[in-house]
Amino acid sequence: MKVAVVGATGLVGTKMLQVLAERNFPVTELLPVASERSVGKDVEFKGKKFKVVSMTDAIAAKPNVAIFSAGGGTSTEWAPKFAEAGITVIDNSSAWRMDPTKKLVVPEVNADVLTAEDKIIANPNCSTIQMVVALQPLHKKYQIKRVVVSTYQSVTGTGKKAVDQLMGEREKAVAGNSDEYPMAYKYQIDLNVIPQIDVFLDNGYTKEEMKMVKETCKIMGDDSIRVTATTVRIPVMGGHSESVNVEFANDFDLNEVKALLSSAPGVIVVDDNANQLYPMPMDAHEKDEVFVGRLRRDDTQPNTLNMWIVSDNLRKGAATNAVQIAEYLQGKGLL
Ligand code: A2P
Ligand code: 11C
Repeated sequence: MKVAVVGATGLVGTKMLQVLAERNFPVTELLPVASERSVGKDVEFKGKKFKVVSMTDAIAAKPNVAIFSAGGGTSTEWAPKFAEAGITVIDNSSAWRMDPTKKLVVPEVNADVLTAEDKIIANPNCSTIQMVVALQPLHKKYQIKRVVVSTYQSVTGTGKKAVDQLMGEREKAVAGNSDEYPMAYKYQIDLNVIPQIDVFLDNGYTKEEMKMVKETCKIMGDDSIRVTATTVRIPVMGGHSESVNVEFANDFDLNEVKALLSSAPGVIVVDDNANQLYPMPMDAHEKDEVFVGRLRRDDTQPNTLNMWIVSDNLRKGAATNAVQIAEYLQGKGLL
């Protein structure tokens, strides 16, 4: 497979290259792509150096698949040009997710919607991906009515500038070092919690919150699932965490819930109160799975479960999910 990675010099793009190598995706030719200012620079893949090429040169090289993580504007402008050239695009931006003509895919949940005709395939938002991986097996069995989710999201979701802000603030606090560092957020993030991810919309929710609401229904193929979200940035690096309260139409048995989740694809249950074992971003870091724990019945109303879901947002939340889509397409001969 000839593979283009668009945004190959960025935080997610770099992770894409790492995941493609680790999972041994059959790359016969790699085309790293970035903005004009990076053309000619080297990026590493499987211990070898590859030169960054321009968008136009990448299209001319006709890769089988192009995995995009270069922002919504770049995807809006360039994904159709790749698609017109017959190249399948897997796009990590929010540009195409809610377009009714495009599929929004989490392979564990809805890979079967994909066909050879899908030339632009959308990769969901990180906080949505990890939630639906854990919800899908429970929805199939008990039918979800309503989800109340609060997130605790890693600064890596914002990008390198936010990581630099957190580290800069920490150095300043510890060593009194007052060197300049960038501000990705309006406020200090170290020793703080910011209850705003992305911009505010007219309804009082943020864009990130509404992504969780809308994308969940589209991926799970069920508009009757009601989702309400509060998304929060915390000074953490390894992954996103979520406190999720789920109301089902049907009653459940807690042991059966644990068994269903334990055998669900891509899920690892870490739920052992006696030994104080539960999922944490530090442990999820650099892993491809979604970790679920703190499973308990919500006794305040019928058929309701509380759970805690953690995953590495740059991996399952972005790069791994995109590569899994490519693996599915390649495995089914759809590329
Ligand atoms: P570059 O490094 O040349 O700016 P991040 O999300 O970590 O900021 O990374 C964004 C990625 O998207 C980078 O690889 C960046 O390349 C790339 N990029 C940004 N704008 C464009 C563009 N107009 N065309 C192609 N790639 C772009
Ligand atoms: C965050 N979820 O953690 C965001 C990053 O729609 O792909 C990913 C935004 C997106 O800030």
